[in-house]
Amino acid sequence: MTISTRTFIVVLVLAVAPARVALSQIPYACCFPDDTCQDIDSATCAADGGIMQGLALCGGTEACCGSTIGACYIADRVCCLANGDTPQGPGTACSAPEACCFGNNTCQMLDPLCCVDQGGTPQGPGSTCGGMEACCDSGNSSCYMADRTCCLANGDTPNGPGSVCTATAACCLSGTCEVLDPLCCLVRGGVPQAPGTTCGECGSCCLADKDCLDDIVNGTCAAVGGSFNGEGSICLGDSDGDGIDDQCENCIGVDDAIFGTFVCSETGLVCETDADCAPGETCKKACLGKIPTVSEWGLIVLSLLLLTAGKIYFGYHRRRLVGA
Ligand SMILES: [Ca+2]
Ligand SMILES: [Ca+2]
Repeated sequence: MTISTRTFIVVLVLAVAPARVALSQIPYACCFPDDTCQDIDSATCAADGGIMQGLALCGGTEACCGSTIGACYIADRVCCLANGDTPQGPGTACSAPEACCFGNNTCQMLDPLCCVDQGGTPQGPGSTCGGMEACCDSGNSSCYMADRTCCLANGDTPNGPGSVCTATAACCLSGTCEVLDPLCCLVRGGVPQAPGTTCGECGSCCLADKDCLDDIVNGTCAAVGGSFNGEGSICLGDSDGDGIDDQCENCIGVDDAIFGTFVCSETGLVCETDADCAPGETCKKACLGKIPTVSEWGLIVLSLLLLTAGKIYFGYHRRRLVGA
């Protein structure tokens, strides 16, 4: 080491030493346990129970969001950062917690600033979380679980406390069929079919007891032993007042209890099921109302008698006139 080098080191040490003393005496940010800050020297800071924040100066009081608890508290900006939390900017203040919806449709009551800080969407002052329930998408009618408040915020339809999305099933919607969650089928004004039902033709179905049901898939109608009335068909009402819908009538205009029956398609013999008919035949509904009743037979016989009597009478008189 040369003399000139040693001299330089000595000079450097003599120059830095007073500077280090001076640094410890210059006021810098000191954070206290209550998250307040004072620009003071390190000795005073330590004596007052604070912690120096390096060469920073106090930043001013503002809202600070806790990175772990999502809560909002007031702190000096420097102290907020020292806690590992997120300062919200000059002039910000904490507000009452409100509903905060996240991308996964869960909800937490959070300060609105801290809600945004955590990637959520605050729902406005006074809003509250509603609890998880089934939510029907207004676009494609799919069902997803969401907090009630978040479901509504999405513009979708919540299905009530305790509701859950279930397996999809066929849904009859005014003659058309879509596979939907049963709850979302109802939201659309449709009629959900039994779980697992696949789509087919939607229409009215006459049950064995002749009750008429609207919006039934043909497969379901057949499965319960009903008679499907065709795609888009609807129950028509009971025009003859015999308690049977016009779609399910054997005899429109007269009482089915008296005139309705079933006959084999070929032989015309009365039957109850296809098994009662010959192979290849079906047991189809028929109406015996077209057969004249006893009183109608009486009228026919009387008419024939009158006609015969008239013919005899006029025939006799014509012969007399001819003979005269
Ligand atoms: Ca009727
Ligand atoms: Ca009838």
